[in-house]
Amino acid sequence: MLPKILIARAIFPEVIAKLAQHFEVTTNQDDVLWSQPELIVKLAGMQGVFTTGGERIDATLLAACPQLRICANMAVGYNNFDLDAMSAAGVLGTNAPDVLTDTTADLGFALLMATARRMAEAERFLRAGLWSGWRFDSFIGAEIHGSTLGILGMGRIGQGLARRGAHGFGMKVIYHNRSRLDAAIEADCRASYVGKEELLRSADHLVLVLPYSAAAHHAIGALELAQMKPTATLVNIARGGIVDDAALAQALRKRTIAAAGLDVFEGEPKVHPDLLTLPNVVLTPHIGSATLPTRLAMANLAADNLIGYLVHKKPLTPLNPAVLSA
Ligand code: 8YV
Repeated sequence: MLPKILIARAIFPEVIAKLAQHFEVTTNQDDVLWSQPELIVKLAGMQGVFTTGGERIDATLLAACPQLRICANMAVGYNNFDLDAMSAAGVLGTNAPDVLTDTTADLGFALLMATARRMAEAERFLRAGLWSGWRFDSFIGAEIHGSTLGILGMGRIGQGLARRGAHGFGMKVIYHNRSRLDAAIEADCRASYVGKEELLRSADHLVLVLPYSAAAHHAIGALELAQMKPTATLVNIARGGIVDDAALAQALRKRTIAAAGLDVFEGEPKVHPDLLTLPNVVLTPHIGSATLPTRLAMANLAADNLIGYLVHKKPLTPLNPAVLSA
């Protein structure tokens, strides 16, 4: 009998077809957003689950699903997993790193540029029929080339942003990270390590790319925003909750920073209502990895992790590999 797996959200048919060669697959092609109790019911008898980042896998779910052996996330971030609880229950977690690095760095840079150059605001103005002609001072934005790019969280995506900024736009790149990078990587990214305060004080454009954890909750709040330049822009492509969105809305309204570009939100898909009313914020609906080749690669990697573990006992990108030897 084939092992049973659940794919928790709608996904590419070709990835379902690949999984169906190895498993009895239950799908959710209607893309119903199940609550955790509903997910638990769906997981009865399943050994694997294909998750997409929004499904909370914690002690409650694991206790209710004792036959579950692997949760494969189609996302590099895995803050939906309680990894300690999964390890304690002997359940493997896998994520989808690397395949989305450049695509997400591209979006981060696009958001930085749209924010600095007020592109969304200018487009809304034009579409509203308000454009009566060129003016010397309309939609004056911030310089990008030659400015200082600050990066908080210097993993693979942060390094991709640094390369784009330094090599493509002649930006001075500074970063802060839990640990300093090797000199060779710093040289390749043309990036200098600074303390968090200096990062906040010196960046013209600050991009957040750190993973979400309890310690990173509101890493950018009122105090941090107050340390930034009044001309600075802030971009969050990491996770909602890293920025205190209410404090950010206030800083944007009072113009203690100039503008923000947000791809992720606290409590998304809800967006803080104040952010929706402000002109100086560019809002995108969590599309960092949204290109066809990248989303396909992410889905295939999640599928290959399920096949790798349940069929060959060799997952590709395990998060808690101690489970393998237990
Ligand atoms: C995913 C992401 O599309 O990989 C991640 O961590 O943030 C995105 O690329 C998203 O998490 C899916 O929920």
